[in-house]
Order: sequence, then structure tokens, then C-alpha cells
Amino acid sequence: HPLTSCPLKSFPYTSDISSLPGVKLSYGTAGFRADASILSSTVYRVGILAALRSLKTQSVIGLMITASHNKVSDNGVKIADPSGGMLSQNWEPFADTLANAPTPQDLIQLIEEFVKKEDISFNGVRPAEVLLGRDTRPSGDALLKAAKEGITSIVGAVATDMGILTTPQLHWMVRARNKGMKASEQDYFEQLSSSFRCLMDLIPSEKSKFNGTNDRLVVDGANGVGGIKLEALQKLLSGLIIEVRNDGENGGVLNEGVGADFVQKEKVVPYGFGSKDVGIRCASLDGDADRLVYFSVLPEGSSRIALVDGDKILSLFALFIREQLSILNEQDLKNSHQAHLGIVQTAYANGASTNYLKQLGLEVNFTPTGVKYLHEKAAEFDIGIYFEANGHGTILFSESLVGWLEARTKELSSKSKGSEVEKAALRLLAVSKLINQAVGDALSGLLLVEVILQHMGWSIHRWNELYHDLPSRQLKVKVADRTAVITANAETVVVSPPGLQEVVNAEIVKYPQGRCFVRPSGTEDVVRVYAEASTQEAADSLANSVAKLVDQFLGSKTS
Ligand code: G16
Repeated sequence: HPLTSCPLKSFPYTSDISSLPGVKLSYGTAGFRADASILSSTVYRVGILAALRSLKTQSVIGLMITASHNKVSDNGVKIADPSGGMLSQNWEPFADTLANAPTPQDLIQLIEEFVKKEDISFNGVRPAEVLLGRDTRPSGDALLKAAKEGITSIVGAVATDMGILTTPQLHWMVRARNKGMKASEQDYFEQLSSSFRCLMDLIPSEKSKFNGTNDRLVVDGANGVGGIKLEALQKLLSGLIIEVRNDGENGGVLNEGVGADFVQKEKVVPYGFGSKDVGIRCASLDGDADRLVYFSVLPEGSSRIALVDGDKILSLFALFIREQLSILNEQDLKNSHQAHLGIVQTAYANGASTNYLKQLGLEVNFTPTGVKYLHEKAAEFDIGIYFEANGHGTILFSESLVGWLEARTKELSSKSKGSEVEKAALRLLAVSKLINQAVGDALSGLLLVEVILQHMGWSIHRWNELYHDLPSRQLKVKVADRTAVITANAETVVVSPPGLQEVVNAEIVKYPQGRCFVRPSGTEDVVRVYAEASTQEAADSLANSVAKLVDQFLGSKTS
């Protein structure tokens, strides 16, 4: 009997959702998210799941309590797997049934069956260990307690509270622990700052100062955890002056009129920014600092901005990596490792960015929305760069390439010290250490953007001129049941409800350069509509007419 070997000590949390008719939780794009008041039993159950995952993998697992870009009254919970990446997708159905089990008896039965199916042993070499993190949401404290109780309900399991963290910090720590590396917050800061310093030292001397701008950056911290951590990290940096606004210390509300999601979707200045900032390089983090966008305030005296989104961050990274790789591939005769560079985007990527990347000769791949999908695809390359337009992304390096770079830089340091080839190899190695290998990370992404701009000698305006975005509009439609929308082809085609895609297509053809798609959100109870066209008016009109069609097919939400 599995429960004799899986002795759950107690069930302090009866289901918060079983008394709410029609409420069904889904692991979704990035874990469970809902109003914080109904999440304790879910977080408790995810604690159990995390401990089981740790036993199954015989590794340290992460549990993060955050609802990232969502409103402050929401919260959420997600798991980091041993690699530091997202929970293996084949455990998601178990997570869903666990979260929705109505009674303790159902819960016990589900666990028993799952333990048997997965052949989880309670007598393994290592007891379960789960690292816990949470963002700054006020509900985080109570939910952390629920998570700890869930984890330790599995006898022998250890819950290690790492405190208030950015989501990417927790993912980084899980990865580091499982690789046998030092994994404290200080270690994270030291790795980022030392690889940043290394890249700064490798900047060609004629470009060491910005052309036409300066080394000052103003960052909107979304009134979340990112601003606080950036202030701590900045103490270890030189060559960059960062001013953090909206760090949550002055009464601002998390993600309200601030943050990367707001800035990217609304394309207006966040709270605390205005005409005094015209011409200055600005960046915005989201609530748990896994997204990053840049912007500059336009001079017209309005609140409008020139947005430099995730697609342009991707393009900047791709240019830099491609430059280093071509030095290695063309000039290093000993280069036995012709690295394959791949790009991963989603349907939200601005069409102009995809054209630009393809014109550079790069291979561009598409996946559905959600870092878990992009990350998986990017990991197929020697270097895989993935970004969502919303600013969530990173650069993955294969272990074999990192191993080769380590060996080659050692060789070159004795035989060709100071050569262009040695510098290119050192730069790539430093990027692999700076940029988070577990998940998209606004802090490490920001440092890489800053050093590449200095390397290129570019201002934010020069960077923004790489290509011109096609005008776009994104809308949310509240419908009775968003799960009625089923998509295919990386979310570009609606297959259900039948007939919806045909009427959407009939709208798209009315607009020059029109493109539009419809998908259910995995983090909010809405259907999203994205439209692109040759003018802003056309993009707005296409998005509005398709939103009306969605409403007609799916019916408005009544609540
Ligand atoms: C999460 C995911 C992202 C996704 C975003 C929106 O971001 O990690 O990959 O793009 O949700 O997803 P959806 O459109 O399905 O609601 P975050 O920053 O909230 O963790």
C-alpha cells in the first residue's frame, strides 16, 4: 500500500475551490494563478507535488509563489524542475487533478495512484528537498506557510525558505544546487557582476563610451521585487549608473500603472516617468522580474514612448552572438565546433522582427506562448535565443559548447593572448555565465543589453532603428468559457469553435499587411486577440472587429 510508504501527516487545508461552483484550476502557461484568497489549499497541494517530484528525480526542486505580472490581489504557484527550468510537462495533468481534488480522500487516492504509477520510492538515497521563494505580494507569507506544510507532510521532506526573491533567482538557485555549485543570493549577484565586468573589459577601446548618450539607465521596478534586487546588485557594478524608480518602497501598487506588462501593452510611460526623462534610456521590469522591456520617452510632451520590446532585445542579442560566432568560425583554424545558432519566437513576435532576423540569415522557429515551450525548443541548438515580445526570454548554451569554449579559451590564453579569436571566445563564455540558463531573467538580461550597447557604441535610439515595428494591438475579451478556444500551429489558427477562424480570415484580408490571431490566456480568465497591420488605425480596427467576433462565438462572461 503506497500510503504506508507515503505517510502524509495531516490535511490542514480543505479545498478552497470545492465550494466555488465552476472554478477549475489549471497549471496553465506558468503554474496555478487565481485570487490569493482561494489559493491556500492549492499551494499546500503543490507543496506535496514538489516533494514527490524531488523524490522522483532525487534532486532539489523549487517552488515559487508569485503571480508575476498579474494584479496584486492575485497570487500563484509554480515548480522549478532540477535543471532550473519549468516543471516537466508530463507532470502537469497530475498537478491539475491534485489541485482540483474536492476532498482529502480524493487527494489521498490520487497521490497513492500517482506514486504507484511513477514508481516513486520513499527509501531513496536523498530525502525530498524543496527551495521556496516568493515575491513581494502581501499574501505570500500565508501561502508560504501552506507550501511548507504541504512539503513537510511527506515524511522526511525538507522545505528551505530562500526568502523574497525574483522568480529567476529561485530557478537559478535550483539549477546551481543540482550542479553542486554555490547557490545563495550572494552567489547569484557575484556570478552576474563578475561576468558583466568580464564583458565590459572586453569592449573594444574605441567604443568604450556611449556615442551620443551616457552610462545612465532609469529602471521601473513595477513596485515589485526586481527593483529591490537591482539596487543590491548595482553595488557590485561599475561602469553603469542605475536609478531605480517604483521599487515598492514608496507606497506604489505592484504592477498598477507600472511594470513591463503595462508598458509593453499600453505603450505609455509608467507612473513616475515623464517629460524629464526624454532622451534617457529607460527599462521596465515586471512584478517578479522575469520580463524586461526598454523604452524612451517621446519628446511631444505626451505620455507616449518608443517601445523597445522583447523582439528587439532578441535582435540585439542575436547580432552580438552572431558577431562573436563569425569571428570564431572564420578566424579560428582550430575551431572544431561550428556552433549552430537558433532563434525561437511566438506568434506575438512583431512581423518586422521576424523579417529582420531572417534577413540576417538566422533560423527562426515558432512555439506556442509560454516560456516552457520556447525554452524546450531553444535547448535544441548550440546557442538558442528565445524571447517573447513581452520581454520574457534568455539565451541557452549547450553544455558541449560551454565545455569547448572553456578548453579553447585556456589554450588561447597561452598561445594567442589578446587575439580577436580569444576575445570572441571569452565573450561567449561570459555571456553563458551572465545570462540565466534556467529561465528568462530581467536582471541578467538588463546587464547583457547594457554591455552590448556599450560594445556596439549604440544609444537606445540607434538600437531601436534596427527595424520598424509593424503597428499592433492586443485586446482581452472576457468570455463565458475561454477553454472553448482550441488552437493549432503555434496558436496561429483556431480549430474550435468551428467557423471562428474562417470569419477571422475574412477580416484579415481587408487590411494591408494584416495578421491576427486568437488564443486563450493561460494566466488570466480571458481570450487574447493580437492584430498587426500597416497602420495603427488598421491594427486597432482589425483587433476590435475580431474581438467582436470572439464575443459573438463565445458569449460574454456573466458574473
Ligand atoms: C507568463 C508566462 C509567459 C507568458 C505570459 C502571458 O508570464 O511565463 O511565457 O507570455 O505569462 O501568458 P498568457 O498570455 O497565456 O496569459 P509571467 O511574466 O506572468 O510569468
